[in-house]
Amino acid sequence: MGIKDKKFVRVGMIGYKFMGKVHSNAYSRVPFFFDTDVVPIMKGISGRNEEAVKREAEILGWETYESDWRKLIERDDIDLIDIVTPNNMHAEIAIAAAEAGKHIICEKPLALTTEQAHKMLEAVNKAGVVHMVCHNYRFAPAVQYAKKLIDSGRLGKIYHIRATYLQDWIMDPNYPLTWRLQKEVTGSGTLGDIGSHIIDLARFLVGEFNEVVGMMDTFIKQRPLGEVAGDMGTEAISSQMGDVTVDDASSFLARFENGAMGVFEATRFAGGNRAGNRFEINGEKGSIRWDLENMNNLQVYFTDDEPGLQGFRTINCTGEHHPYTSAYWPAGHIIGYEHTFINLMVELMNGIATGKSPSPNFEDGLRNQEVLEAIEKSVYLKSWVSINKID
Ligand code: SOE
Repeated sequence: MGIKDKKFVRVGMIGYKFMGKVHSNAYSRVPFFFDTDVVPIMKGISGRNEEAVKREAEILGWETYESDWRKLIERDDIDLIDIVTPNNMHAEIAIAAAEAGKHIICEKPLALTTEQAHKMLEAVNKAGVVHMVCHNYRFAPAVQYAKKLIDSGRLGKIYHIRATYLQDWIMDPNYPLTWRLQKEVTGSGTLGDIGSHIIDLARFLVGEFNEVVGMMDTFIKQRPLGEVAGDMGTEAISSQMGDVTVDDASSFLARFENGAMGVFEATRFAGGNRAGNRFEINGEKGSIRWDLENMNNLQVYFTDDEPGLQGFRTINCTGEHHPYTSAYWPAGHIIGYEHTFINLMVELMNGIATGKSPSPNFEDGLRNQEVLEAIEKSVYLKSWVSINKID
């Protein structure tokens, strides 16, 4: 498509740290690699600290900046609001953006509670805007290919999913009490932050959750107070201590509506694991395995393989037969973490072109939140809890 036939969507991003950087890169790369009908323009960002937001606008490539997010939402030259703030800001910003008629993309988890997530979904539906929640791992080509295999029946009936998201970045007891460790700002700890990703992958690949039972713990109960420069920085600036009010580790079992069984673990105390986002799915005709730290590969096993050759084999999902990858490099020339966000933004641009919210959208965010809430309830009750679906 020629440039003169393209439509432009002017983006206003609220927040600019780790996720802000990843999203900025994605917007700038979409037109470089993909011929979408709608093209993002990096119009403006906002952040409370004027000096810092000005500097980041320059570094990340945004045209303008604001020190009040409301101003960004009010502006006529903004069509899409991107929310990359701490979780306690998501609902207020998303509802205000929807009321102002802006399309919205929001970082995960969508909200602090199902009640908030439900209000956000109502607001976007009422406004008729396009919405999306940022579960980026769905957009790894190998994960998309796994979805194709499952949907085409290649694995047959699904029996099991076992999935982990293992990290170790807060194992040092001197790591400060950042926002991700405070319930009122983040909602929950490992559960919402990284458990929500594996819940999303399970919903994407296996189907809807039916019931769950969980276990959670907080190993380090107090940490030094103080802000740190980066989102996941390690510098404590105070010797005073504060309470950690979220989980350091969560595990849960699940039963899916289609009868599949799930075993899940999300922790920030799995020493040596930096981003151990992995799953294995076993079906009646085969199995698949994926590991973020080797994200271009999908391991597959089929029961109808020649008996002497049976076993897992590794497929490098970078060729013309694999989703998204032909837009990048020739087969075998691997892509990385940041490309999952570029692929996600391509879907958002296509969604804005057609007026249809791509998945995962706010409805997926709400479904995810229902699972998170059921797990927390089951930990409290020490029993299985059915997912309470809100319509
Ligand atoms: C921190 O645990 C974090 O940055 C999460 O917030 C992201 O969602 C995850 O993808 C990587 O780790």
